[in-house]
Amino acid sequence: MTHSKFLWGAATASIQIEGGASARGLSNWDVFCETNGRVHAGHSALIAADHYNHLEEDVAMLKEMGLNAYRFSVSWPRIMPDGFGAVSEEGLAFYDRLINSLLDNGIEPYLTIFHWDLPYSLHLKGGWLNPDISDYISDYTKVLVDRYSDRVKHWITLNEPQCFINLSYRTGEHAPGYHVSDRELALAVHNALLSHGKISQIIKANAKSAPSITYTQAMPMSSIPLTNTEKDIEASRKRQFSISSDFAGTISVFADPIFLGAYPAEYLTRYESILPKFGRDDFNIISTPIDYLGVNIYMGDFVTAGPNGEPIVVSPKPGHAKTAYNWQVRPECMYWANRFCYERYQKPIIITENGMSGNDWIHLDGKVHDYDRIDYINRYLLELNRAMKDGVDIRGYFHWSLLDNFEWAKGYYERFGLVHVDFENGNRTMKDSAYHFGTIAKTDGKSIGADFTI
Ligand code: GBH
Repeated sequence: MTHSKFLWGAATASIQIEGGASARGLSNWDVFCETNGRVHAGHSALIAADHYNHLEEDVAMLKEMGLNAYRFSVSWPRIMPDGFGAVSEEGLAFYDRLINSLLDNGIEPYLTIFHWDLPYSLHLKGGWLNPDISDYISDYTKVLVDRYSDRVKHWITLNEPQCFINLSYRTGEHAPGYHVSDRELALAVHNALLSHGKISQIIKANAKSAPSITYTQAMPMSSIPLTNTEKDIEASRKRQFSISSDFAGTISVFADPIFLGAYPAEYLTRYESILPKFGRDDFNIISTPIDYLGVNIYMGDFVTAGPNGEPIVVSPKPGHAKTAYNWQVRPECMYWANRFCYERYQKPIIITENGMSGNDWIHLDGKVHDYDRIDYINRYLLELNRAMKDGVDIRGYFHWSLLDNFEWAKGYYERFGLVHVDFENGNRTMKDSAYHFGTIAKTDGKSIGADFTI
């Protein structure tokens, strides 16, 4: 299924916004939150933005902004409280309500199957280290497709395996907070890729009408040429897809098998001695044809060519612009990361996330004047539009995020929303940026001097 119009959306993920924890099973993140010192100030995701009890209000705000798409994820422990076996009708009914309400308001649902909240019972079985995970996630996906594919056409398989593998099993910043060996990490990478492939096949075989399938990845080592010279561009391209010692935090290890049918040669030779045994059909499954590359992009590094053309990262100038999270404001990454990915993978791209955390609060006049976010959106979208004009096939942009939410290990310390949430009482206040972004969406970018007509 293709789009006739550029997608203007906002994105969220289940455990970051839902709450409603008593109506779902335990997740790996619930237990991580209970672990001393892991999540900022011991925050939990039990209530979060209480979307469970504000669903209609949240959809009404999407509508008010004039957005035509909404990306959300399904909570696996809400559908299958034990991770496998019994299915919760209450859980299924919750997403029926959401999907129906979106469709009633003319908003296209983009459903992410896995955005990091793993059933705790499956964590106990080894989580992503267990090769059976690709069968567990297949069973779960089949339940979703059987129930929702009469209404949901657009499926996103996995969100950022770089994070739920690398940050979860190597650096330990994310649940379950492990530091495994490279051998186990490579196994987890392969299990995630097989999961993507198997669930893509499940969607294709069972969807009630022609589905679109997107794989969404993070953009680690996103590289921006310091100058417009061919050698800086080449050095940036090289770094963007290179394999660092931190191989699970790269683009190519995850995206090459899906879109090119094989691991990068550099990975196979460098890690030969520790790689898992691949099944005969693994790469056929992993490279099952899908429709879009989903790009989550926030920042990038300036890169120049060294004497032998090797990439050298140039540190930021004193006083460089940064968000509340201290992430650098680097709109040019929107141009270069997409251009490089399109060159290499030749797949239409959907920006499945981009946004910033701000020091946002409700001002005396009752409004949230988040001018930084407005400027950020303008700058990143202008760069995105520049990539489109240079021939990169971009189909849509989802802002991260609709709501202030549970920002993983940072708890509620960071505010990424277009909408301010008071976590004491669940009150919502649309920020100035929400109205601004809505105007951009309604005018296909003309309000900021761009043109996103496709
Ligand atoms: C996204 O993560 C998440 O999808 C979303 O849930 C989250 O709330 C949002 O962004 C804001 O943080 O690949 O191992 O080298 C994106 C943020 C991008 C931060 C990749 C870490 C490098 C880690 N991440 N980045 S790695």
